[in-house]
Amino acid sequence: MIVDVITIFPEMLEEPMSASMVGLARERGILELRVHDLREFTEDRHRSTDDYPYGGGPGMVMRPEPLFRAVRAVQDLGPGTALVVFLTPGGDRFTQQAAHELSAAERIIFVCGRYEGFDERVFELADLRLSIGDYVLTGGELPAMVVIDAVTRLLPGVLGHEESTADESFSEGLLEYPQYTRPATFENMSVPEVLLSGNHARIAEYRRRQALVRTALTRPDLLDHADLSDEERALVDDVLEGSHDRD
Ligand code: 9WO
Repeated sequence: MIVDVITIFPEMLEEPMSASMVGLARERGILELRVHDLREFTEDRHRSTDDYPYGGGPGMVMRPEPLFRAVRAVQDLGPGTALVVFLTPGGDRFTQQAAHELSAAERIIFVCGRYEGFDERVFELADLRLSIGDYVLTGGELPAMVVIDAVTRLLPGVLGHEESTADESFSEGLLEYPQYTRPATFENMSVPEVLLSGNHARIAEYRRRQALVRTALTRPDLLDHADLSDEERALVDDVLEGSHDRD
């Protein structure tokens, strides 16, 4: 996968996108990341990327010309055609499902905003507008990195245990079950006996049950789309009615 990022702060991506799994994916050639300074696409001597808003109002607005030049130039870099994604609080909510869909793309161009926002006309370039949550940040760079992280870990060969991405939070539409490792007892808190039993069927049942209870307690909205058996639906209903505790 080739990911291009257009930003006025390219330095923001250097360290985070070189560390850990994303860095490893780049070293392995699974991900190619190209970061572009929007100022390289300005033509005035001040290299300005923003201007005052028509109609007045606070702050500055991102000018359309540099953004159009940048997206077109980066698109022309190839190979192939990239999906153009703008990061904005007003975008579609980014979910694990969206991460899986984006992981199938050959190329993605992320456009990061600053100031008070984009000139509305630049959205003519957008295939997708994504929000990582209902809050306003100082820029689109952190959301872009969140999306790149979530997508990259789904690329074949990145995590090394493909099954782990299928078994984790949100992948089956549920929150993740509790995880434990050594020691078996720590400060008088012991690992559930079933996890030490070696009985894989019992362990799988325990984990599914825990995921259902956790989801019912914390994110019942996720259950609207979950594929539950009658018995699992009864368990969830008990939790939602408050007649079932966490364990
Ligand atoms: C700011 C804004 C505020 C209220 C409603 C819609 C809005 N859109 C934007 C916007 O696009 N702002 C630009 C990008 C410029 C200012 C910093 N930007 C930004 C993106 N702040 N927060 C985000 C963001 C992106 C994705 N998910 C959550 C927040």
